[in-house]
Amino acid sequence: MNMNKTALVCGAGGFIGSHLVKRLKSEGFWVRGVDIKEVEFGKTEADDFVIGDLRDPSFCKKVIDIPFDELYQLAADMGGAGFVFTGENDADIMHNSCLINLNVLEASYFSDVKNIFYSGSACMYPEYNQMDPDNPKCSEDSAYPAAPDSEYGWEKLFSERLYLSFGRNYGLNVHIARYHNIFGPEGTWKDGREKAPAALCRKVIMAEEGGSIEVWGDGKQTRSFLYIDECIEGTLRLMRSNFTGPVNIGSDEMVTINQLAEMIIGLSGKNISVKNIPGPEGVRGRNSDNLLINEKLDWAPSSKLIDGLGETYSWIKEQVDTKAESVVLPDISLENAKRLLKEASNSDTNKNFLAQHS
Ligand code: GKE
Repeated sequence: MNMNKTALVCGAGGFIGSHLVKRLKSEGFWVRGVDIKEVEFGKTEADDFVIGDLRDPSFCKKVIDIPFDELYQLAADMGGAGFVFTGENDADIMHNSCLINLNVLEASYFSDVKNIFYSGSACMYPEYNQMDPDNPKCSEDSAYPAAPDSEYGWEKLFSERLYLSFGRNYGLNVHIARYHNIFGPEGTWKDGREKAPAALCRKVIMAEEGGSIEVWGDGKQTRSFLYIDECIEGTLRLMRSNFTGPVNIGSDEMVTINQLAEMIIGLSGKNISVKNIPGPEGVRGRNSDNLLINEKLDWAPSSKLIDGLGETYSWIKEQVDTKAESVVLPDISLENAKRLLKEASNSDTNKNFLAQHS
């Protein structure tokens, strides 16, 4: 047991963060979680859960106030293809996630945090290596010349370089992963930020027997999906190794999106057809290259996609059957902040405050 060890999980209200908190608690850590929202599904197991905005440097310094043994930085403005590839959220994605990473690093430096984990993404790989759906190239050394296909990917690339710089110049002990599409129970499944496994489970569950589901693109685009338990395992192994990375944490079981849909339809036992329709698609092909993780950590994910899909399908079915409402995510866009500020400046409380303090 690690009763004396402390961990901070930034983004502890999110999907990966809440699973990570559970795992750290099971190992005996004292855990502080921080997020702009409560845990979406269920309750946090963190000893201390602080709600606040990591884009605010003073808040960041308040929650990173001791030399944590392990700090996991998972907080980001993120989502699936429907959120990151439409172009509509680009400014918020870059602005919000950059600020969080800048603040977390500075506060970690001042508090002498011992080990920092940064969750990067496979979205930083160049588009030109991911044009052929049967042969995408995502080895860690293929990152340059940089050409991610989304602003989300550019931010992830910038931030991993930021972490590397703090490691080089200020001696921070950083560990950087490039996650490949993590899925599983308690992940977002219907708020517009959901990724393909959850979205397709939901569509299949809600489809009538003999009906069809809509799948974006021609369905021939490829991906690999990593089950949450293996993501957590890889994250802890990297954090506790002497390897900085960046390293892929992903599955190398590549499937087409229509194959993914067929697997989920198979789990349902329903007779459903697939209707491919235009939608945000992202790269044509992506698969995790696991040579480096095998070499450096002597481990790589090995679970079968179908097993994780089974767990995820059952959990989403339970949500649909019980008509569970997912928590409404706070609107953290700059546009909303501007509106709130305008409202506040016109309010009586605000006028009184200004009158008293002028
Ligand atoms: N989300 C979603 N919903 N995707 C669908 C749907 C649907 O109903 N139907 C088909 N797709 C297709 C998308 O068009 C895309 O080509 C593919 O499934 C995978 O979409 P995704 O799971 O939303 O996300 P991506 O793999 O394209 O990108 C994600 O990559 C991760 C890293 O590998 C990103 O959104 C990031 O969340 C993440 O960093």
